Amino acid sequence: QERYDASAVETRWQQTWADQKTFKVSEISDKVKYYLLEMFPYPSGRIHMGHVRNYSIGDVIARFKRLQGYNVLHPMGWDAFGMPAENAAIQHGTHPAKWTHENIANMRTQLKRMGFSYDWDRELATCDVEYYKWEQLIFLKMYERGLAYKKSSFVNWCPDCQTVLANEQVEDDCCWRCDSEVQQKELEQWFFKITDYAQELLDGTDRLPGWPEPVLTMQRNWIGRSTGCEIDFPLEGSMQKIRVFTTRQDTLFGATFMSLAPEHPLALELTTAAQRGAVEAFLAKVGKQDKLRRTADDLEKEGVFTGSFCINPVTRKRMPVYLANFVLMDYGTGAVMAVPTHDQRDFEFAGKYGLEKVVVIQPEGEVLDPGSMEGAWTGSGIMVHSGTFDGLDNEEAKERIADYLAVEGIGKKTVNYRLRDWGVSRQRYWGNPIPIIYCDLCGAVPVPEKDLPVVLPTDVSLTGEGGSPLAKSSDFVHVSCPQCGEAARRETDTFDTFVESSWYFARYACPDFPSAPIDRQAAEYWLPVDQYIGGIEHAVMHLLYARFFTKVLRDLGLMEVDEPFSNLLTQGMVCMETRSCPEHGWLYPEQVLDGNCSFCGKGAVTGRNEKMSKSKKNVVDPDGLIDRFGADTARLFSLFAAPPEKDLEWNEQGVEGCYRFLNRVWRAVFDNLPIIQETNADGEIGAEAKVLRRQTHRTIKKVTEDIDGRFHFNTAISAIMELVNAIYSFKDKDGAPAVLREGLETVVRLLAPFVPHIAEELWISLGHGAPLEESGWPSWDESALIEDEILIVVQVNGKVRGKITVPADADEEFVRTAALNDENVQRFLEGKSVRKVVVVPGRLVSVVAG
Ligand code: ANZ
Ligand code: ZN
Repeated sequence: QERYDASAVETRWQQTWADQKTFKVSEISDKVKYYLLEMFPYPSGRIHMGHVRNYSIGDVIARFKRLQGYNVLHPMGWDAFGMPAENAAIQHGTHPAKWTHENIANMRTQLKRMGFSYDWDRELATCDVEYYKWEQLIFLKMYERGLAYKKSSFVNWCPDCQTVLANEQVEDDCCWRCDSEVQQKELEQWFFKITDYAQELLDGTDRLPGWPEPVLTMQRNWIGRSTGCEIDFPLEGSMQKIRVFTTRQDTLFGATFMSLAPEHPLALELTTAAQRGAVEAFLAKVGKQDKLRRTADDLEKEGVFTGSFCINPVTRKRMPVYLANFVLMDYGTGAVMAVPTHDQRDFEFAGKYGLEKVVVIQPEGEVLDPGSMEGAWTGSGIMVHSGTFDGLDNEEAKERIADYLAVEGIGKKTVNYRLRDWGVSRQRYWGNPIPIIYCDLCGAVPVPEKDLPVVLPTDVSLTGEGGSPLAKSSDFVHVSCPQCGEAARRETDTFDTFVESSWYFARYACPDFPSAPIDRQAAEYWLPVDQYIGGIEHAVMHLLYARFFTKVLRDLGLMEVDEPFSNLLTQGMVCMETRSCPEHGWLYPEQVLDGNCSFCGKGAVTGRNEKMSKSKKNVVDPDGLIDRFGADTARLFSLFAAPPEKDLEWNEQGVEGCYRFLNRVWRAVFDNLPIIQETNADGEIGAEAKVLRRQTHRTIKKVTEDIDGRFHFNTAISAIMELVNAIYSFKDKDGAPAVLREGLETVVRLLAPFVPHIAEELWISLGHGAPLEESGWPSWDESALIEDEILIVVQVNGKVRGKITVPADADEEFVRTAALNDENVQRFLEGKSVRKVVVVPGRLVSVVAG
C-alpha cells in the first residue's frame, strides 16, 4: 500500500457497496428518515460535468446524513421519454426504446464509476410500462374528477411537419426544423386543470422556507394573481355585452374604446361589411405571430376597427370596438377596456389610430393634458372626470367603484391568474399514450382500468414526416369502443414528458408496489423529499407541476403530503473557456496543443467562460477525468471549486491540485502508521499536541456546520486541507501518538462524504475492522476547542511594558492582579501611583500611572 492507486481503490469499494447493498433502505428502521433526491437525468447517452456536479453535491449530503444516523433514501432513475430518442431514431434508424435503454446502461455504468451512494434497487425508467401504466391510471382518476379535460386551443403549427410546436421551437415565426412559416391552429388538446390549484400553489410559496427566494418569486409571478373587476359593456344595437377584466376599475370613466383579442368569439360577428376586408387582412397577419411575441413590450401595437360600437356603462359614451394584436384570448376575458391616458399600450394604440383620450387620474401637483402627454400616467393620483368619484384618491376609488358596479349589476370583483391550464398533448411517438378511445357514438371514452396499460407499440415507422407516428399504426389505432363495442379509434397523442417527472419522487418510495401508483404507507414514511437538488432552469415548469401533482395525488387519496420538496438547492452551472481556431471553428480542449489548433497550428483564440456545451466544444468528459485521476478527484474538484449555488469554473490546475491533495492525505496516513500503531492513550501532552488536538476538534465542528443545511462544501474542504497541513508540520509525533492518530482519523472521517473511496480505504488501513460507513459522524469535544491559556499585553501609559500568560477563562480581577504583579510592569510602576487600570478581555491591560 505504498502509492495511491485511485482506480484500484475505487473499483474495490464500488464492488463492496454493490455486493453488500450498502445503500439499500427500507421503511423498517428505528432511525429517522431522510429523503435526498437529485433531479433525475434524461438518458442522452453520457453523463456530463453538470451531472457530476449535481450528483456529487447530493452524494455528500446523502452520505453525511447516513453517517449522522439517518435512514437515507437516495434513489436514481431515468426521465426516459422525449424527443431526442425519436430524432435519433429518425437519423440513425435505431428504435427509441433500444437507443434509450442503451443510453441508460451506459450512464448507469458511469454513475456507478462515480461511487454515488444510490439504492439501485429502486431504479426506475419512465419509459418502462411498469412506470407509465400508473401514470395512465392517475390520468383516468383525474379525468373522472374533471381535472383532465379536452378543449380546443390555439397552438403553433408547422404545416410541413404536420405537428404542434412548442414556443421554444418557433424561431422568427418559422419552424426550427424545416423553416416553414408557423401558423396558429386551433386543435383539440388534453389539459390538466392546474388553475384549480392556483391559489393553493400560490399560498404554498409562503410556507416553503427551505426554497431559494428567487425560485419562489418566479413561481409567484408565473401564477400571476391579479385582483380587479369584470365589467360588462353593452353593445350598441344589440342585447349582447362585452365583458372585460380590468385591474384598474378606477379608470373606467376614461375608457374610450374597446380592444378585443383577434380570436375573440365576437370578433367576426361585430365586423361590419365595410370593415370585413381590413379585418380579414389583420387576422391573417396576427395569425402568424406567436403568443410570446404578442406580449412583448416592444411589440408594435396594431389593430383594426370592427365597425361596431359599445357603450361605456358609466359615461354612456360610445366606444369603437377594435381588434388588437396585444390582447390575448386566454387571459381574463379576452377583452380590454382601453384607457389611453393611463395604460401605455392603449396610449400607443390610440395615438396610432387617432382615438379619444380622457384623463381621469391627476397626479398630485400636476395637470395632465391629453393633447400633450408623452405617455400614459400609470401612477396614483386624484380622481377627475369621474362623476361622483371626483376628488377621491384613486386607490380608494378602486374600492368604491367596485362596490358601485356590484350594486348596479354592471360588474363584480374577481381574481385572475396568469397561470394557464397545462396542455399535455404531444403529437409524438416516444411518450406515454393518453388512455382515451374515441367513438362516433359515445365520444371520448376513457380506457377502462381493467384494460390498462395502453402499451406503446414498438412497430411504428419513424420517418420524421407529417403527423403523429402513432396515428399511422393501424393496429394501435383501431379498437372497439369500451362502451358500445362499435369500431372506435385510440387517442394517438402522448403525454408531455413533464408529466412523468411530476410524480417520480413518490414512486421511488415504493418502486415495486404492485397494486397502485403509490403505496400510501411507504409514501407516508418517506415523503416529502427532505432535500431536492437540481438546476434553476426548472424553477417554474417542473417544480410547479410537481407541486401541482402532489396536491392532485393527495386529493385523489393516493398519498398525503401537500408539498413534495421541503428544501430545494439549485446548483450553478459548470463553465469553461471556449477555444476556437480561425479556420477550424470551435475546438475541444484536447484539440488545443500549447495554445495552438492541433489541425493547422494556428494560434487558438480563447473565448469567454461559458456554460459547458457540446456545441461550443468547451466540455470535459467525466470518463476521461476518472481515467486520469479517479472519481474521488472529480468529486472533490466539483465540490471544492465553488459553493453549490454558484457557477463553477472548470480549470485543469484545480483538478490536479485536488489530486495532489488526496495523495498527500494518503501519504500522511501511511507515513505515520508506524508511529500511531500504539493504541494507548497519551499521558500528559505538550503544548504543540494541544494545539493539534484543538485544531482537530475545531475542524470537526466547522465541517459539520458547513455541511449541515448550509452546503458550504468548499470551505469545509479547505478546513480539512488545513488540518492535513497541521498534521504534516506536527513535530511532537512520538510524544503524542494518540493525538496524531485522532488527527488522521478525523481527516479520513470528515473526507468520507466527499471522497468516499479513499476514505474507506484509509479507514481500513488505520486498523479498523468495520467500514467507515458504520462508524458514524465524528463529534467534537467542546472542552478541546478552548484555548486554555492566552497571552495578554500590558501597557503602562500607552507603551507596551510586559506580556502575561493567563488562563483563557480568567476573570477581570485575576487578569488585573496578574498584570500589576508582572516583574517588568512593576519596574515601570516604581515610584508612581496607579490611577486607572483598564482590562480589555482576552487582549490587553492598560495601566495609567503618574
Ligand atoms: C383597463 C386598464 C386601465 C388596465 C389602466 C390597465 C391600466 P394584469 O395586472 O397582468 O392582470 N388586460 C386584461 N385582459 C387582457 C388580455 N386578455 N390581453 C391583454 N391585456 C389584458 O393586467 C390586467 C390588465 O391587463 C387589465 O387592466 C387590462 O387592462 C389588461 F390604466 O384594464 B386594464
Ligand atoms: Zn361507443
